[in-house]
Amino acid sequence: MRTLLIAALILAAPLAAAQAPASPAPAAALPRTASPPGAEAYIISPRDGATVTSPVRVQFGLKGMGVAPAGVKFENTGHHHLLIDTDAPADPGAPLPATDKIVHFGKGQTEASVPLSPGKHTLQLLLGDQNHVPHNPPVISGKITITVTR
Ligand SMILES: [Cu+2]
Repeated sequence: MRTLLIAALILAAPLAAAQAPASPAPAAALPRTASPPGAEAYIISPRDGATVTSPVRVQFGLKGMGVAPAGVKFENTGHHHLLIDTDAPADPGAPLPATDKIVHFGKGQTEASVPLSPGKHTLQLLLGDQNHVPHNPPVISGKITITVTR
């Protein structure tokens, strides 16, 4: 009995540690969270058009809302997602997947050090609620283009 319980805990641990759902629940099961009027996400740095070196320090800006870790339900909050060389997913009602182009900051981070290959890259911020679903309306920054020299 004891062995079984320990085995179950070991199996469950990696799931609990994950920042994003490995297999998101159906979108219909997750109501979208309203964002307050005037809420705005923006990239503080780097500036649009900047030439930088990797890893790139990206600072996340947010007006009219607060940052909370994923899984925490608190009004007018969310956590940042960095879209790298990609557009926001077409379905705004579904949890954002975790990929190398959609990076979750589920601990409530407000900046990141992002390794990028040399060349041009686009960056955009998209806030998600406690279930990684974009708010309604979405709180999304303008998309910036940067050049990484090395
Ligand atoms: Cu997320």
